[in-house]
Amino acid sequence: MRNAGQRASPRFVLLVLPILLAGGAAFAENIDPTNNGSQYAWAENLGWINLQPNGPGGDGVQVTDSGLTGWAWAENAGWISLSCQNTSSCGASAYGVTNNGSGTLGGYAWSENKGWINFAPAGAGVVINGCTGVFSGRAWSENAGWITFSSTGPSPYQVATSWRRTCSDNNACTTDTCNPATGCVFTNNTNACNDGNACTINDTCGAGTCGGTAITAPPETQILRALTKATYSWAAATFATQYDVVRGGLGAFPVGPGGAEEVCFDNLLGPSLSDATVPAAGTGFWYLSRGENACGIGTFGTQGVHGTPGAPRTTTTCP
Ligand SMILES: [Ca+2]
Ligand SMILES: [Ca+2]
Ligand SMILES: [Ca+2]
Repeated sequence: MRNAGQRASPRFVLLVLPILLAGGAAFAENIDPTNNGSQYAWAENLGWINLQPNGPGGDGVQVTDSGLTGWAWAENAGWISLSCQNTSSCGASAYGVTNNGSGTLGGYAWSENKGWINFAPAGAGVVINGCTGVFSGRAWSENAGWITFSSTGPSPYQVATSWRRTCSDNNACTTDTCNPATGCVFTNNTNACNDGNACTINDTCGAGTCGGTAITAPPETQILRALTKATYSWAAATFATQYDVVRGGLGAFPVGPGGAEEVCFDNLLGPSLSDATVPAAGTGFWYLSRGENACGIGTFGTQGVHGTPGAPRTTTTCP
């Protein structure tokens, strides 16, 4: 914006601002983030309105998801308040310019010399592009006429903010982006995800939802072998991520109910166990293994009764 310095007298601004802000809340402005003069609106009966009158970081206009706060300056109308929060006066007169969260503005600003400025008049209105921060459209003041926030005409101008709308659908299976022409875009992805179901694995996004391959608790482990007198192994059980082994004394058979002479080797990472403990002379140990995973705990199998399955082997020795 050319001649910006001449439009609003910096000296006058600095003298007036502290008086206006006395007793009120101060807000940090977020207008003209790239410092290219994107801070002027044009009022047909007032001339330029500066939304960053005190320079970067000053007490200009701040855009948030819910509305605008702070001050604009019109050389021919003085200060314009964007919100009653500026002077902590909302109890007496609640007003302010609102943001619907995606950049459509509404509500009113107050000019001490020109009265109310309507940001959503019939047939017009002011919108911030939530993907670029650029204002467009018009507000209406009974006493100042139309106020235009951007123009691509022969002398282009615009107001811009660093505020951006939040594009989120709270779905990890879509990638959220902001398209200046169309707004938020949510595109299905194929990322790894978590469907919250412990009985599915390899959870992956597809068609915008998260799912995995169904699993069960591991089946009974099979083929327990003593490789040496102190090393045991068994066949890996389907879906098992870890194993438990219970050791007991042959004299205390059958398995369970738990505790007593039984010993737990808990959460073994593979299908094998080393146990150097030697049973007392004339006695022996039994070993039982089972698989575990996040979906459930496998069984220790059933007691054999003359070659046919009997009651399940249960013991509380291993968690
Ligand atoms: Ca998403
Ligand atoms: Ca899962
Ligand atoms: Ca365990």
